[in-house]
Amino acid sequence: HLTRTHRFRKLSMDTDGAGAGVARFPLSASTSLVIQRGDLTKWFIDGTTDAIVNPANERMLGGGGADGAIHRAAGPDLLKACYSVPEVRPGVRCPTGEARITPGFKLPASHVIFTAGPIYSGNPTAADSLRNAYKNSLRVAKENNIQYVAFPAISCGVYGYPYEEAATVAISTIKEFANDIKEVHFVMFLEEIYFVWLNKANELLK
Ligand code: AR6
Repeated sequence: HLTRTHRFRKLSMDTDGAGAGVARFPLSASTSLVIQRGDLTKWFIDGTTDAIVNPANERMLGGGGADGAIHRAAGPDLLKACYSVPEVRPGVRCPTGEARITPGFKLPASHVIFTAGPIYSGNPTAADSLRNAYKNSLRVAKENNIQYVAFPAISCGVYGYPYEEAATVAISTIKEFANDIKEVHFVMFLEEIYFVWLNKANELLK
């Protein structure tokens, strides 16, 4: 678990991408981007209102990948909360690129922000949709006064988005829209994706 003690220790770790487990990049005087290896279902920032972002789908009723893991860790109340999110059209609660919010239930994080990233293959608007997924997740966080938000690599699993292209969209969008959030975390399950993100952050945030 990420305790406050861990957070302060991490502040002094290097951010040069040379192999440290956690890298911190200041985006402004009041906003940091943090890139780390880990499991979103275990993430929280002690003593704060925080949210993990669930890379879900338009139905918003569970699935595989991180979505499945988040539902298992949150318990059955999360699915009930999903059912209570209104459909915008039959079977669609969260259109691609949009975001919705629920409590975190048994998760360590207090909230879950659901977003549906794009399926990559043959999709000419995939980059716009991925950008919207990050942007709208941050917007929903701000609307709910949430200042600590953790993202996975949206669309980089089941949805097949190439890691390097996804990293460019993710980091440039966070850089543009993370104002009013104290910390945006990327919590990367796969070591390969962690390093792709770290390299991209070093490239785009220097
Ligand atoms: N913590 C952090 N990252 C994780 C975790 C975890 N516990 N588990 C997986 N990942 P995916 P998508 C990483 O497939 O591509 C589902 O069925 C994983 O390694 O979860 O947006 C939904 O219901 C990958 O890098 O999401 C949708 O139908 C990243 O999370 C569909 O998959 C995203 O992989 C969404 O596909």
